[in-house]
Amino acid sequence: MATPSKPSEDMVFYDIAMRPPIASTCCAVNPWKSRLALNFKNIAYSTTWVPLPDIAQVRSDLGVDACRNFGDGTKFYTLPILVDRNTNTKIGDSFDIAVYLQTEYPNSGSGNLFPPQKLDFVYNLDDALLVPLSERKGDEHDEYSRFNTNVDAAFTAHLSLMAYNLPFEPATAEASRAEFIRRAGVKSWDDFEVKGEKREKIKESFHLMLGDLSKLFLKDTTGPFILGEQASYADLIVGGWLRMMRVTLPEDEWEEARGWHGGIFGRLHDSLEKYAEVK
Ligand SMILES: N[C@@H](CCC(=O)N[C@@H](CS)C(=O)NCC(=O)O)C(=O)O
Repeated sequence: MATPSKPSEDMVFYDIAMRPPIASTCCAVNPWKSRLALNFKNIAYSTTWVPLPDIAQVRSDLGVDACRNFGDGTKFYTLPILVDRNTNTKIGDSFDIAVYLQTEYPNSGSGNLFPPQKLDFVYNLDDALLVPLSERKGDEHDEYSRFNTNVDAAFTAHLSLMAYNLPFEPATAEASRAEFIRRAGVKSWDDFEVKGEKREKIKESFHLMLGDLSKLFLKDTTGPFILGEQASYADLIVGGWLRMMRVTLPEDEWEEARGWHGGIFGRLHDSLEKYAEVK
């Protein structure tokens, strides 16, 4: 059976609205992974920007069930969602979106999102996470899926360096902050600000974690990606987090982190710029 190499109708991609100008403030990690994957595949799509408090409604209206739960078992409605009108498909998880794009459009854009490779990066997920990460069932692209989980855990454990500066959309900023305050069980938004010695400690741990992750990128030094010159979805997973860092870390800390470990992550971020257009 012939597989289409490129979709003919534009797809619709749902991401979280942030403060204008959106192209320089959008920073939701999982939507970023999908944007990078869509652009990698050279797919034509338009973005629908959803204010954070409206995600549950939009997701329900589309008939896409939640893929995450809060710690108490209630549904956690998230983005991204991708609607592909070419195949009448709706997908509500970034990893599933990448797998779908690869399966449905194998020859499109820059090629294979999932070239075989060993992705041996392990992060011990402690119970400090506010909201449990998604769990994947099934073993398709297992190595990448495990890597995604470990990378998400590793960065999420350091999210306190970034959360305070989230550039919320002005119209819904108060409601969005209130929701984060409720989830964290804190009293005010100021409780999210991490300063002084506590911040330095977390930065140190972040630096160490990134040092561990950087080893993967040192196996092949011919390029900025894990496989050298060939980008894969593993690079896009890390790239999604680098976008979040760029927007939400204080500028001097982002510059500092770009330079850590021989500048590996600064180089990776910049090399993924060709897939980072916000459409
Ligand atoms: N497993 C899902 C997780 C998606 C997810 O956690 N999305 C976050 C943004 S990165 C979200 O929509 N958060 C909404 C909220 O915090 O209310 C995926 O990979 O797509």
